[in-house]
Amino acid sequence: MKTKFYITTPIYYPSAKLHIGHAYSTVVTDVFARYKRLAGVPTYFLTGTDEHGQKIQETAEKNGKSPQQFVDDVVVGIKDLWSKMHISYDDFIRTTEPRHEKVVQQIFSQLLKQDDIYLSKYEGWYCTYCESFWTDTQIGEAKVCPDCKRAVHPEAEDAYFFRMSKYANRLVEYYEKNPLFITPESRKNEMINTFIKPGLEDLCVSRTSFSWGVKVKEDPRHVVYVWLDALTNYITALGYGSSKPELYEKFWKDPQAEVIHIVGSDITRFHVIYWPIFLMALGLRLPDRVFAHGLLMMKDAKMSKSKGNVIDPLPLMEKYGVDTVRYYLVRETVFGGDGQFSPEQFIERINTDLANDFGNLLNRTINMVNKYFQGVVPNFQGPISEFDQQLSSLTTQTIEDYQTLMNQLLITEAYAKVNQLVARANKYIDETQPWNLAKDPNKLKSLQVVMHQLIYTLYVAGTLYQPILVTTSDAFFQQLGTTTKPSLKTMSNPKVVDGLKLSQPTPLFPRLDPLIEVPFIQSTILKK
Ligand code: ME8
Repeated sequence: MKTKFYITTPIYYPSAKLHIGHAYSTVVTDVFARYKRLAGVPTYFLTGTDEHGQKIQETAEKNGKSPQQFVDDVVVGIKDLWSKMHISYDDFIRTTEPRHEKVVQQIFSQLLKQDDIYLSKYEGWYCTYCESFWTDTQIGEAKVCPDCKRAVHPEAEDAYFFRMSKYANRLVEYYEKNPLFITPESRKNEMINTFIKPGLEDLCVSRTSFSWGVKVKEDPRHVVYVWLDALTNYITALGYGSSKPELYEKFWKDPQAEVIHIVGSDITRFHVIYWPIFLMALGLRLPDRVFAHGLLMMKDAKMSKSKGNVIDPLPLMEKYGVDTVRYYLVRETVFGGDGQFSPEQFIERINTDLANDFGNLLNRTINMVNKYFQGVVPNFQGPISEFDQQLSSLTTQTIEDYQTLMNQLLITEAYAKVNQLVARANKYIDETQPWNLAKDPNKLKSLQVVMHQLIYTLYVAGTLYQPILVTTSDAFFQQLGTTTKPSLKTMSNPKVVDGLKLSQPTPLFPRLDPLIEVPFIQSTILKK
């Protein structure tokens, strides 16, 4: 296992308010970063905004603002959203910052000098929305963009191109040697079959039809085409090519750094084909993994501003608290598959997992320790009954499985394990019937063991939930009577809860009434 961890989200277009789909990528990335920090691994978490391009320029004009003023305003809202969602990023890169633009120019110059980039003419089909040129085969008979299905139009202009095909074999070799580079596997096959096998086409890396971008120093009529500009953020933010390259050396250049990009499936191609090829041309190491998660849909349609079916996370967080939204995002959709946002499922998920299972376990257990042991957790003595043994082994197993799964980015499976542990602990109460043990003075030791185990299981579950439940977790550990921040290390010793003095239980997640809450969530859907 590598000893350092660098994780990134896509840098989002600040063309409009972000929605729950963007929050999905960012929250999941945040949970991975928090998990690694909990495990004591030096971690760097980057997010940011992709601020250049024709679409931003046009949207700014429509809003009567200069592009810079426009993006400055939108970015305030984005940062505010991330702060409300408790996103623990270490840096927020904006592609209009000088630290980025300067290095993009340097990179372009180097690639031009190396003859990886050359001047030619582009005649092709252009999708303004996706800022992508497409070939005849890709647009098909319908002449629509294969990504967004909007109409494309013919366009021709002087442009610089990157010699992609030169690196195609090396790229496929890298895929073969690094089977986890593209996850899920299905996306890898799609990339190879759709883009690489038919022959990689050279990529247009400059435009002259708009001006809102990084100028090509050697030929200022051109601005750098967005993907070369955008993708390089992952290294410019670390100081690559600058006079302060320390972070770059620590979190990218060093082979001991694990580099992970979390992206949505809509931008897989750019991250697993163009980005590694740019890096090869620059003579730099490649990321370890690109995880392309699925997209959250609304019923049958992709969530998008233009369709007017967008869920805004803010009103949900204001009403139900940030942790419920974070939890829903992480737990509801299988990471890697497409998901569907549904108000009913949102309420159901919170009620079942958080209010009933986790919240109830906390409540029942604290009440019992208060009643039988004046709120003081009995010391660890090891399992007595078969039930004690089963819960104890499951707890140890869960700690191990959770870490293995999280290290593999299998976040859905990792949290399913934590849910199972909580469910098992609830069942353990029914099996051991502490209220009967309490009636018999000869069963005192058994009762002590049961209470200790329940509190310890809660402590473990609470620690593993901590990367998601960032605000309630303080209240949770306070109820358990501890103010020291748990870590994966301290958690592994059952004695960690010995003698804790518990507080009165207060529900962390009140049950929600679907008859009231579903219509409320429906009313928050952003209309066009
Ligand atoms: O593509 N479900 O920016 P973008 C899940 N600037 N995730 C979603 C989503 C949905 N419905 N909608 C958006 C760009 N996302 C480029 C990226 S990176 C060098 C440049 C998330 O604002 C998902 O991560 O269109 C997707 O890939 C990203 O937002 C697209 O954000």
